[in-house]
Amino acid sequence: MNANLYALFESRFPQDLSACCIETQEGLYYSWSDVKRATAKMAKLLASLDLPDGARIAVQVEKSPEALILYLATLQAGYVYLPLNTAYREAEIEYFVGNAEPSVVVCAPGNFGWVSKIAFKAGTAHVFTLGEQRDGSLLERASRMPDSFKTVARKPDDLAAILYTSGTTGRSKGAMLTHRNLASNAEVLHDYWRWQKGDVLLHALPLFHVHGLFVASHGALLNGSKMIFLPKFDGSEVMRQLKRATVFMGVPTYYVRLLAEAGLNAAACANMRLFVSGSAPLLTETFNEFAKRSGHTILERYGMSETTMLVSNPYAGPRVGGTVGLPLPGVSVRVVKNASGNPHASCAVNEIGDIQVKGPNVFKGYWRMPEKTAEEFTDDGYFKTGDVGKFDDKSYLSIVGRSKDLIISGGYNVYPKEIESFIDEIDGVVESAVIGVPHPDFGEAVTAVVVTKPQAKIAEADVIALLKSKIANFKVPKRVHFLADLPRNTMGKVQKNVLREQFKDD
Ligand code: MCA
Ligand code: AMP
Repeated sequence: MNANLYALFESRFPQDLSACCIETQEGLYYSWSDVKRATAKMAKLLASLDLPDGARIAVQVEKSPEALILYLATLQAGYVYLPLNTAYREAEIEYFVGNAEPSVVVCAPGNFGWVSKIAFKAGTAHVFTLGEQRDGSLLERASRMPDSFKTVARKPDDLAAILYTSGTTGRSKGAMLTHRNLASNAEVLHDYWRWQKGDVLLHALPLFHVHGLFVASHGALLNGSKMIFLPKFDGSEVMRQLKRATVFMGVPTYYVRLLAEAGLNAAACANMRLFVSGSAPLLTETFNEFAKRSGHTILERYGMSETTMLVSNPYAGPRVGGTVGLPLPGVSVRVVKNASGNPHASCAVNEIGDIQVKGPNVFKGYWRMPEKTAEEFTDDGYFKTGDVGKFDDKSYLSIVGRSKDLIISGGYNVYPKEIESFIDEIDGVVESAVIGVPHPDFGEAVTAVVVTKPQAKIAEADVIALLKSKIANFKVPKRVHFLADLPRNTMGKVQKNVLREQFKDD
């Protein structure tokens, strides 16, 4: 049997292919037949390029139905999809393209100049453009292709996608996800969240991360459900569309922003069946307030790029605020003592330890980093998530912290080490420490603490402006503080907890 994920999706397309698959904010209507034919045309174009087996197709484009179709076409043609955040700047793209060595790069028309320079330098053979308004060279070329294509056979362990997740050392690692990883998780979530006939997904997430690309889209694709595609999250637009949707997924910031909408009440959410939150901790006060206002209990779940979804609050059983729920069927989750000599010793109920996982959804390894991959797995095959948590007496998991130095801001991950290395390069800077502090909108905000040389005249605005020219905007510290020295423990390690406490209200 063909394990290609696209074949699974296609087997679940509705019988009536003239039904709506994607509707855009401007009211454009893509039937299942439109999506199928456009996917085939793009797959045919990719196949005509004579790419090597396992070729990576790197994509940095704004959200549009065509961007999703490009993902589906990459699957159908049997290649490996590599989505990139549209906020990434030259230095970031240069690293990803250099590391992944994609055969094809697709970028926004306005970025063709600098992206193609990077891509051709890295040996990429083809650079196409794809705009938000059905424009760009990719569609021009695809339009001339036939509109049927035989899905390429793939084995369960073949790669379907690579998702870069920033590394603790500052170097991003490409998580290699297979057709089996994605298909198993999509099917489990489809059943667990009880996708049903008539469901309509209001899709407001970006398409370059696990949450929007896999968790949300896969659910709708497997269910043959219509997606209302918003180009980005916009509270008032979501409110306007809620009456026409039944399922919504978002990061906690989306829920914080929806609570700021005066119209959020039970009547506005009367058509809704399910609100899902993930990617970052959902504050209990947001969970409670949302229930009070909307009449809906948000279903919180937990996952990673390396594993897709791991744990979820139940659909029918109690959804408990402050927890991420129960391990998904087929996924084995354990909390182990981090300080003990035996790394597999499980913690008792309510005892805090390291979260480790195993299952068909767990990735194949980091792209071209076998040592790093080996380090992140235990000798009995569990993946070390880097998250710290505890199980309660009803087996609900709570995440209480992270052993990895990671900040999650508005659902985007920021690794302090990467930002510190850019700040440390600034003339006159001695050293820096980047921390996350509580933020009412983004959950956590990136803050930098910088030590400068005595004569150096560097202001907060200089550091921010310089970083904005080099790295994705969401990684740029919202505040920069200056200290004469960074606090250190007796081992010489910077005490970030002290800094977090000192600057939590600034
Ligand atoms: C935008 N800005 C941010 C963020 N987003 N700053 C910090 N954190 C952010 N997340 C900054 C911009 O740089 C800009 O700064 C200013 O805010 C306004 O930008 P704009 O684009 O207008 O912001 P926005 O449209 O309001 O975006 C905020 C957002 C967006 C809607 C919360 O960040 C978002 O959609 N986040 C979702 C991320 C996501 O999909 N995560 C899933 C990862 P300036 O004004 O200075 O230029 S998947 C995952 O984690 C796992 C596996 C899982 O479990 O799902
Ligand atoms: P990513 O690098 O995008 O794969 O982010 C994965 C990380 O996001 C996890 O290791 C967790 O630290 C965090 N995460 C995802 N979902 C949740 C959640 N519901 N609650 C707390 N943290 C979460």
